[in-house]
Amino acid sequence: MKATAMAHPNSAIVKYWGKSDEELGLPLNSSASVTIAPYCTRTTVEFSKAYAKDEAFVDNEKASGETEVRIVKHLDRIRKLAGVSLRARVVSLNDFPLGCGFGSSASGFAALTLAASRASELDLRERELSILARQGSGSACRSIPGGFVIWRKGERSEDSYAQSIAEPGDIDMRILMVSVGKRKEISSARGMTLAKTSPLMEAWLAQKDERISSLTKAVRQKSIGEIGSISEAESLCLHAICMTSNPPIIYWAPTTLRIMREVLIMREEGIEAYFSVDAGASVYVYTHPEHEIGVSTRLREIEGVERVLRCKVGSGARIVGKHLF
Ligand code: 2P0
Repeated sequence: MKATAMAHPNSAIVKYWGKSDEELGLPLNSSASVTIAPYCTRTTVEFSKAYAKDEAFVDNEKASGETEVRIVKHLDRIRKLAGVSLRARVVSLNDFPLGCGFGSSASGFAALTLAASRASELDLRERELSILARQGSGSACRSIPGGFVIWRKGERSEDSYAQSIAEPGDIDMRILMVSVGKRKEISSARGMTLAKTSPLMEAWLAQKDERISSLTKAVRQKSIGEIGSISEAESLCLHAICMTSNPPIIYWAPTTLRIMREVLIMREEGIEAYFSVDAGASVYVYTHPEHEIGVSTRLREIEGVERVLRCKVGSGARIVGKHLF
C-alpha cells in the first residue's frame, strides 16, 4: 500500500484569510489562484504493519511539533475514510524555498492527500480530493485542480472545494517567484485568527464576491492585465489587514517593498508586470512571455533578492511512478 504524488504550489489572486469553521477548514470567503509549475512537492506514503507509528520526513528532516500533528491528523482522516488502521511512513520533498511566502503547505497537503488516498486504495474524484485537501490546509484544495482555479467557500464541507476555470494552456501567463530571505515568523493560521481584529476586515470581505466575478471575467478574456490588477489590489488589502490586526503582523521585508516599487516603475515604462504577495516577504510577479527575461533580470538586480524562479501555469496534482523510498 504505497503511492507517490506530486502537486504544484499556487499563488492566490483573490486571497483567503480567515475561517468560518476551524475544524472543517471552511473559509470566510471564496478565493482564486493560479497553479505554478514546474516547482512542486513530491510525496510518497506507505501504509504498512511494519510501522509502529506514523513517521513523516519533510526535506530530509523528521517532522515534529505542529507540522507532525497536522500530518498525522490528515492521515487519520484518510484512514477513517478508507477503513484502514495501519500506520504510515511519509517522505516529502520540495524543490522550492519553504516558509517565506510561497505556498508550500498548499502543494504539501495536496500531494499528501493524493498519495495517502491512493496508498489506502481510496478511489476519489477531483472534487473529493479537493474537499479532503482543504481539511489539511485551506489553500491546498486549490492545488488539486490545475490552471486558474476558484475555491467556492460553500456552506457545508461537501460544497467547499476548488475547480479549474481555465486550463494551463489557455493563458500563457508567466509567474516569477522572487524569493526574499526573511522567514515568516507568524503562521497563516495565527494571522487568520487575528484578522477579525482589523477594522478593515469587514470591508474587504464585502468586496470578495465582486472580485471573484471580475477575476472570472478577466480569465475568460485572457487579460493578464486585469488578473494582475486584481492580484495587486488583493495583496495590498491582505497586508493592510495584517498590519492593522491586533497585535500587528508585518510580513514584508524592505526588499518586498523594493520589488513592488520596481514592478510599478516597469509598468510606467510600458512593461506589463504585476505583483502578488501572500503571507510572507517573497513576491510573485505576473507578466507576459515576451517580458519574462527582461523583468526577471531587473528583479535579480534588486538589493536583497535571493532568487528569481521562472514559472508557468501548472497542471493539477497527479500520481507519479517513482517512489521516494
Ligand atoms: C491564500 N494564504 O489565499 C492566502 C493568501 C496566504 C495569503 O491561504 O490554516 O496555509 O492551512 O488553512 O492555506 C495561507 O494559508 O492556511 C493562505 P491554513 P494556509 O493562499
